[in-house]
Amino acid sequence: MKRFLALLATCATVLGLTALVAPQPAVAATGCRVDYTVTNTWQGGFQAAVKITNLGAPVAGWKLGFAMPDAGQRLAQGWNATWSQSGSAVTATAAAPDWNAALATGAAAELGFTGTFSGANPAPSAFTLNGVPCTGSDDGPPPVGDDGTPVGINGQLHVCGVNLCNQYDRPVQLRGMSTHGIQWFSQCYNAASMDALAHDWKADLLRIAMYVQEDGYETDPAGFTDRVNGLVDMAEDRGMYALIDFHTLTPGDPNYNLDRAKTFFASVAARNADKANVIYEIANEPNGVSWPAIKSYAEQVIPVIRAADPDAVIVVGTRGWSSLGVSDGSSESEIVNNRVNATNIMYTFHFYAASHKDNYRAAVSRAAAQLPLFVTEFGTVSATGGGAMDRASTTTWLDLLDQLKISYANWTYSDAPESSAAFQPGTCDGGDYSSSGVLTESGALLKDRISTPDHFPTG
Ligand code: IDC
Repeated sequence: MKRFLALLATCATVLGLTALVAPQPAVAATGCRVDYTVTNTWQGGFQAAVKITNLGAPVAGWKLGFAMPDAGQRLAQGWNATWSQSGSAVTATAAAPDWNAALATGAAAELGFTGTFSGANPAPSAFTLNGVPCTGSDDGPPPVGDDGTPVGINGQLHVCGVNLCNQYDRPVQLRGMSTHGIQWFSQCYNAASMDALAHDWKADLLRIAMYVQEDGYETDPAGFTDRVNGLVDMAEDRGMYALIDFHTLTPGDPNYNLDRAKTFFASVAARNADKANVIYEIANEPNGVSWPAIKSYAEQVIPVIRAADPDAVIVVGTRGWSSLGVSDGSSESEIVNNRVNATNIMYTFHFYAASHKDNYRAAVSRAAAQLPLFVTEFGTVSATGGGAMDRASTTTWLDLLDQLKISYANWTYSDAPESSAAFQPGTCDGGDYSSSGVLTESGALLKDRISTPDHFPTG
C-alpha cells in the first residue's frame, strides 16, 4: 500500500490536492528508523549497511544499539562510527567532533560493518537510537522500483475477486518453493541457495516454513522470529515474495497455538509492515478440527496482523490438512457458506500428487470459482513426503493451477533425504545449488515448471 499511497500523493500534488490525501503512516513515527541491509556474504563472513534516520528531535551525538540475534554472529570491523560488541549487544557511537555526530530531524547517517557468522545470519531487529526503539517510519521506504523482479513488477499484492492481483489490479500467479522446517534445514538457506532460487529457478515466491512444534518456534520464539525475518529480507533482496508460514501440524487444532500465533504475528507484521513482499499464512494444516474452530482462530489472528500491517494478504488454512475439508469427507461448501469475516484473505489448499487426485481436483475447480485459493504447499509424491514421484498427476495438477492462476509453493527446497526434496542429500553441505546434478527428479520437474516466463500483466 505504501507504493499506492506514494503514487496517489504524487498525482494529488500535481492536481494541487496534497492536503486532502497526504499519505498516512502505517506505523507511527517514534524517533528513528533503521534500514539494515546485508550487502555481501561469503564463507563465514558478511558485510552490512546500516542507515539511521532520525525522526525525533535533533541530536548532537548518537549511539545506535542492536543485538546480534544469533550467537555465532560477531562484529569484525565497522566504519563511520566507533563500533563495539559485548555479548550479543552491538553499539555504534558518533560524538562531536565526529563529522556525522549531529543529526537534524529527518537527517540520516550511513554506516556499516563486516562480521563473521556460524550457522544462521539473521538480521538484527531491535535497533535503538540513544535508547529509543527505532520502530518508526514517516513515509515508508521508497517505492519498489520495477527492476524486472517479481516484486519489482507486481508491488504490493491484494485479493481481487477470487484472484491474487498486482499493483495494476491484474491477476497474477506466483510460482515458488517452500523451505523445509527451518529448525532442521537452516543450512539450506543462504545467499547461494537464494540466488539459485531467484536467478536459476526464477522463482517468484519463497515460503518460509516455521514449524511451531517439533523443536520449532515454541522452543525459542525470539530466535525463530529473527530467522524468519532474515529469510524475508533475503527474499526481498532478490525481488521474491515471502510467505510466512506458521507451520502448525501436530496438534492439528490451531487454537492450541493461538497465543503463540498472536505473539509471533504481532512481531513479524510490525517489523515487515512496510515491505511489499510479505504474505502471511496463519495455520499450515489444521486437522482433527472443525471449520468453525479454524474460522474462530483466523478471526482472532487476522486483526493482530491488520493492526500492524493493514494491507498484506493473509492466507487461512482449511479443514482436513488444508484440503478444503475433502480429506475429512467434507467440501469447500462449508467455507463458501461460512466465510472468515475479513477482507483481503485467501484460503489454503494443499495436495500431494501421488495421494490426491481427481476428486480433489474437482473440489479445487469448483472452489476456485467462489474462493480465493493459494496452494501454499504441495508435493509431487505421496502425502508422507516420500514414495515415488507421480509425474502424470503432478503435471495435471500444475496445468490446472496455471489455468486457474492459482499460486503455489512446492515442498521442499531442501536436501532432505525424502523424494519430495528438490536437492540430492548433502547438497546443502556444499555451495552448488545450480548444476543439474544436485537436483532430484522432483527438483528437476519443479525447476522446469517454475523457470518459465511469468508474463506478469502491467497494464
Ligand atoms: C514432513 C517432512 C518430514 C517431517 C514431517 C514431520 O517432509 O521430513 O519429518 O513433516 O514434521 C505436510 C506437512 C509437512 C510434511 C509434509 C510431508 O505440511 O510438514 O512434511 N506434508 O509429509 N502435509 C502433507 C504432507
